[in-house]
Amino acid sequence: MRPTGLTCARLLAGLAALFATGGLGRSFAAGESPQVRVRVNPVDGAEVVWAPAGSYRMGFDGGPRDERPEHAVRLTRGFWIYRHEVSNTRYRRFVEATGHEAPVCWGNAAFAAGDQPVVGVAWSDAVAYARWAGGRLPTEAEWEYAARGGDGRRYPWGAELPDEQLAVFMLDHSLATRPIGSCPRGASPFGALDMAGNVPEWCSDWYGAYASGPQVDPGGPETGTLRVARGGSWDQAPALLRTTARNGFKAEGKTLGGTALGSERGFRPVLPQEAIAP
Ligand SMILES: [Ca+2]
Repeated sequence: MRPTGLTCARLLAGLAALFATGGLGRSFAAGESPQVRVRVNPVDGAEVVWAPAGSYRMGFDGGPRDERPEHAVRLTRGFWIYRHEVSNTRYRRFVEATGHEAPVCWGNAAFAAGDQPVVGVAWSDAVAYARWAGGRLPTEAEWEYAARGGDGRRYPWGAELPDEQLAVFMLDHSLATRPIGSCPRGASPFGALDMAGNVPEWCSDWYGAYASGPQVDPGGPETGTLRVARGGSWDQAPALLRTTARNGFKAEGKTLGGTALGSERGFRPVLPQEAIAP
């Protein structure tokens, strides 16, 4: 991977923001979860966890410009979100069932194992999978809520900086992703894994500036040129794994081994409450 000037600038800005804020907020034990409800999506057999309707503050006033301003968000409907990033094994079932184009990563042995997250998928590929599975991509607001809960966590597990037990990121200079769910201690408050690191995850929103003022079930800008991907990746620094860190990518971009850090997107769908039998 070759860092671009832009990426380096973002990385430095993120690190500066991290240290400029001083206090890191309330401290949580790693993996602490108030309640975790796990079910299985009958369509593809994937585990899903429940994120209840709720309110939180989205964004980070001490972060880069695109994370500002912090604003109140209310999500009026709970949702099921995949516990893991979609794996190659699961994506293969989708390809076999629908005839959908195979992902780029299957041509690269370092990313093609069944339990690794699928990468090298365009935004439209992720949308197609989510629909096939009975759901959709999360909005950016849903994704951030599922990653940090309602109590303002800097990382899914709390305020503690990432280590190899908490997230798959650049610490060990990995040359590829790791199997999904490799870091159970890094679970989000609702039990989702790898919300920080491993692969960035497509969201449904266009990438753009946040609206100011309180929002109810926001879905992002009306239009744009880039789509949001969240969570940072296996080759990125801790600042880019923060729950509020944002990135925008060309929707159809899916070049594996490209020139930008974190350029390989994966995804995890969400399902409506009624998709899972009580
Ligand atoms: Ca991830």
